[in-house]
Amino acid sequence: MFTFNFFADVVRDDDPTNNVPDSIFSKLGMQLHRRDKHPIGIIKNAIYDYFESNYAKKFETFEDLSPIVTTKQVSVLPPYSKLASLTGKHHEDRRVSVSNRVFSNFDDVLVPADHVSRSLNDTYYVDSQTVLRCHTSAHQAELLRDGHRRFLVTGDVYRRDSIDSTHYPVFHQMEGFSVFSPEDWNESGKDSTLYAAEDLKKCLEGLARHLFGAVEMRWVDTYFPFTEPSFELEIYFKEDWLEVLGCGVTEQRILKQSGLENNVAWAFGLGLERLAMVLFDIPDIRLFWSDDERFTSQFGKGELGVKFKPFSKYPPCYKDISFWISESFTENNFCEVVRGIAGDLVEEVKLIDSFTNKKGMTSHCYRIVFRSMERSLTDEEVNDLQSKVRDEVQRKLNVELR
Ligand code: FA5
Ligand code: MG
Repeated sequence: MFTFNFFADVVRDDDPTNNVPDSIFSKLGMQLHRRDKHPIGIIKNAIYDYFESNYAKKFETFEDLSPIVTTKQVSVLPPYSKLASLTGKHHEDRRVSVSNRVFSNFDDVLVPADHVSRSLNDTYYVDSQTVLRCHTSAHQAELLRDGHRRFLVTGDVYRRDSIDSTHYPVFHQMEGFSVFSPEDWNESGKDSTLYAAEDLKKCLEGLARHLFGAVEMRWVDTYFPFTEPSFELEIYFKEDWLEVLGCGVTEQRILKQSGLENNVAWAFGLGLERLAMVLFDIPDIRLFWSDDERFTSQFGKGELGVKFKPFSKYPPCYKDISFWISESFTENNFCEVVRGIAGDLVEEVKLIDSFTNKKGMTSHCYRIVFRSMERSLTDEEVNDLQSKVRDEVQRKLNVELR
């Protein structure tokens, strides 16, 4: 496939900031959302259908924007030759409609300079000013500047994150954005923010009903730098509340950047894996990356009524590891080490004990659950993985094994 070779130049950059492992780079360009028979593609198409049939004012769709974006405010950047050439090449290869655009993951959507999401701990950096987008919101400001007013952006996004059945370092989001004019809310007699917030919730509740029929859901107030008020929608799934999207009324400063100070807008970011898990009853997020025919053959283009039939559950294997952490230790770094060694054979990493001794040293004990979705793992194999984890954790994370 073109992907790995194509992006390999980027990975091999000798930039000290680069924290993108090969396992992540190999996912660039896979574009699961553009495969009509893949659950992620099926759910994307179903969402498109909802917007087609419910909105007379059409939403434009973008699904091939480069995932390599800048951290910066685009308007104050000098010509960003490196990235431009990168994205230019990418677009040429993939024949996309949008060329030579530079998207900003943070500044343009008002993410503060000290926000955790900017850290090397949370985000994959290609170099100090270039990241793998951690959300599709990276495209909002630029599309607005280009004159788009109502759009859906679907793409792969990348995050250093914890390991469990609903989190994966590469996943897919769909961003929705809709700008309103005074005539829209004046007619309703409501204040513009309230009007947009109500319209947004109505739109997303309708979408949930379109996808799932009757389903238990709830709104939770939250915070995003780029919206106010902000909400998350949770759906009851497998005896727990699962967060499926974030959304809100767009901060006025973002609209102002595009001369829209007299308008109001809403925006949302859907987690497509999470929605697909609910729709198809898929129990583990790793399955989306499986080539196993027992998984892939269960889904067909446009088929929304399918419930995933697990192909027998293989036994889990639990291994604990304890160490004294150093000041620089973070759980995301630990998870990345485990993932680097075990790949998709790791199902979960969980902190099960933590204490600080009299000398002020802190110990963590993590339980690692190893399980393949495709076969039984042997004892030797798991012991080997665990011993590699022990070596690597010591070598890379500056911790002292207990
Ligand atoms: C965002 O990414 C915001 N950009 C969403 C947004 C857009 C808010 C526009 C307001 C306006 P958040 O970090 O909560 O928000 O992620 C959005 C969704 O992505 C989550 O609700 C979840 O469904 C999904 N998600 C987040 N992290 C992961 C992960 N590691 N694996 C799989 N899905 C994830
Ligand atoms: Mg969230």
